[in-house]
Amino acid sequence: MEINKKELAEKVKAEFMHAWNGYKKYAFGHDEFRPLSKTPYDWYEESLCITPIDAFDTMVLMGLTKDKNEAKQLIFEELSFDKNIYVSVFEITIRILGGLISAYLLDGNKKFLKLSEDLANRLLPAFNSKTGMPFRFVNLKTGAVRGKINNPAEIGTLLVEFGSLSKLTGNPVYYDRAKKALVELYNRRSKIGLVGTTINIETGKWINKESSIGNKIDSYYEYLLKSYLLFKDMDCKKMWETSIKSVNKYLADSKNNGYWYRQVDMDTGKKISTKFEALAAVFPSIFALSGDLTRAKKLQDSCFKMWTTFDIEPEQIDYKTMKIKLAIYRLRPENIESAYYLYHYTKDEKYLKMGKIYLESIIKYCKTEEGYAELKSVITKEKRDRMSSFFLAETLKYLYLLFAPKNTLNFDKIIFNTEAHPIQKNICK
Ligand code: DMJ
Repeated sequence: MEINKKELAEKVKAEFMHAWNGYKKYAFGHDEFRPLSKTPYDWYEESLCITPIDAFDTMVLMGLTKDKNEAKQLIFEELSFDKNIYVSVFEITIRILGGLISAYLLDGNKKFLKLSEDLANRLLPAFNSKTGMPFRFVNLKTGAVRGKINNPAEIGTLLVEFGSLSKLTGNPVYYDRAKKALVELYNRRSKIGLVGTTINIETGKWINKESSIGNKIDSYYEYLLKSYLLFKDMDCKKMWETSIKSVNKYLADSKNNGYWYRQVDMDTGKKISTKFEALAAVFPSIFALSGDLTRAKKLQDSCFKMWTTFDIEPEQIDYKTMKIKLAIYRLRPENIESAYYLYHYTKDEKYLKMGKIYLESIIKYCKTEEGYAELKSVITKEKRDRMSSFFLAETLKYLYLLFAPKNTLNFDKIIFNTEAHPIQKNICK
């Protein structure tokens, strides 16, 4: 397979423009663009401009100055957080707070920082629980909260954004609240060092004790490592090292057909199932970032198999039988993200080839007349009327960076938040 990096980078950029133009034409100012019905979609009663904020730094990195400026104007003119809506603390943090902070760092306009501060102040009441772990939803206007049953990913994927805001504003409250939440969660790990899937943040009691590296848990581990690397926070280093040791001991599963991670009971380590999720494909990138390249490479080979067995990646498989458990493809980035990290660390052309295969299948099966659509099923390839903002924030960004010239972004000087928003390490001197 021939790899022409320059051509591929240009191709990704053109596909980004295809998706962004669809958004601009049919959904400008709204949260998302629905690519089949060609209609706008808002997550809540009012728009929070999720797609333009999430996509902003991708446009900066791709050098799309005109579109970047249009998005910026829209954000400054339209965006207000003074809205009587209950929002997801996790989603709004990783997409909007992370997006605004990275926009500020790349663009320099202080209005981005002001918006970040305003948003974070409105999210802070979420941490007013008995344990300090956040409620799932908070009302941006009133500070009222909802959702005491939360999960490790939504509790533990806040410190990169909140911590960065503390570094940028000099106000420690953001760092302190998000870190307390992380520590409180970590402190409730089981005797064998694992966390479960859901927990009551008022009582601190686990509700569902299934442990995995997938849905509802994945980015908790990611942020233990990234918070250590970004802030040089030694508590996070210790929490990361202790946690990942248990994960590798109890969840890793070497089979004839590859290296996988299973589901176990958090107290006993007893096997529950052999499901592997598209979300767990972020782990090769996490292992690579932590210095464990051997494990990263092995797991990425399995993730590649998960994608190529079905021509495009299903949401869940049973790796024991290699049968699909959940057939949707949500335009997710994780498998691509890991190929990008592995290429960065190894310079092995194999990862460029992987990226090319991923790109070609996304174009082949998900491209629509004026955007990109999720798949209802990777078997029938029937499309679904949704183009999540992370397709522009992450999937296309990682594809672009995989092929783009080296000077597009200095990888070693940044940490990507879980939504692919790069945060410069030097804000944390
Ligand atoms: C994104 O919002 C983030 O990457 C998150 O950590 C997981 N889900 C989506 C992408 O799949």
